[in-house]
Amino acid sequence: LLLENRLWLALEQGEFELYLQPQVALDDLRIIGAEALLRWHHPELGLVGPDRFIPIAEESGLILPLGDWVLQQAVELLAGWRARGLGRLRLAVNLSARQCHGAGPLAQLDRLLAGAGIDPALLELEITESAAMQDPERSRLLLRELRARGIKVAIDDFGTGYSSLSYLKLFELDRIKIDRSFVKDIESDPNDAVIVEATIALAHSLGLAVVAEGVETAAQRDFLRAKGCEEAQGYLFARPMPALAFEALLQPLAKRA
Ligand code: G
Ligand code: G
Ligand code: NA
Ligand code: MN
Repeated sequence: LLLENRLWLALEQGEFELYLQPQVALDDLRIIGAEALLRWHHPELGLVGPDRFIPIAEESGLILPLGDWVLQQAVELLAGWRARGLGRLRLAVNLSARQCHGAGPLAQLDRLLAGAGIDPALLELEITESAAMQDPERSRLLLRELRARGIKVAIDDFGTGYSSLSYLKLFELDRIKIDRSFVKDIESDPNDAVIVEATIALAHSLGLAVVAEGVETAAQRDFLRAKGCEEAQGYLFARPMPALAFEALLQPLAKRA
């Protein structure tokens, strides 16, 4: 309860920050965008990761105003990149289960996108299989509404749910994110290698793009590229970082362009 109360205060006092982890195209390793990952600057504990507070925020309902804040920050980042000519970068944002219930984030998104002058296709919402399956029909409608607005939709942690294939049938998607638990042992576990290869092929057959997460080694990168995976994210390329650091990575690109 203490942490819960502290979290509401944290939102009020501006202690949250969106870190950005670059996503790269595997053919030439250029940065094509980023995933936004929430961090909490706790006055005493220092930097606190989302695994510590997202579950509490979900439980308490704080996730709704916090999720709205995250979306607002994301749209502001995209608008800033556009204004500064940093290229057509995509920004992926995580949605939690609770945000997929009720009215969802549609009203907030409509409000934000109306004023921002950005291409909605540069905003991608990531929803995990488990979040989507808490209320499959509502999630299906939400994803449809998002895509009707031109917003991209990715299924996160693909392969870790109970019936991953049924999500592909149920939901209209743009991209799947191969979970890092499959990527981790690509080199040593022949089963994981086969699963990843088949997942990429399946996604492409369905007209979906693929991003692999948790790429930590050059061998994993090369395997994924050889199997036709177009994008990746992971410590090999970059860790999640403050927006300013991410933008600094882009500067050389902007100058060359
Ligand atoms: O940043 P880190 O790699 O520690 O993220 C851990 C988990 O927290 C990830 O699975 C991610 O989906 C989740 N997460 C990070 N940022 C957000 C956010 O803004 N909203 C929600 N709902 N989940 C987030
Ligand atoms: O939403 P999701 O759980 O997929 O969020 C990504 C999480 O994975 C974040 O906690 C992020 O910090 C973490 N992450 C990103 N890249 C890597 C990586 O290369 N290796 C590992 N172990 N974790 C990573
Ligand atoms: Na994610
Ligand atoms: Mn994931």
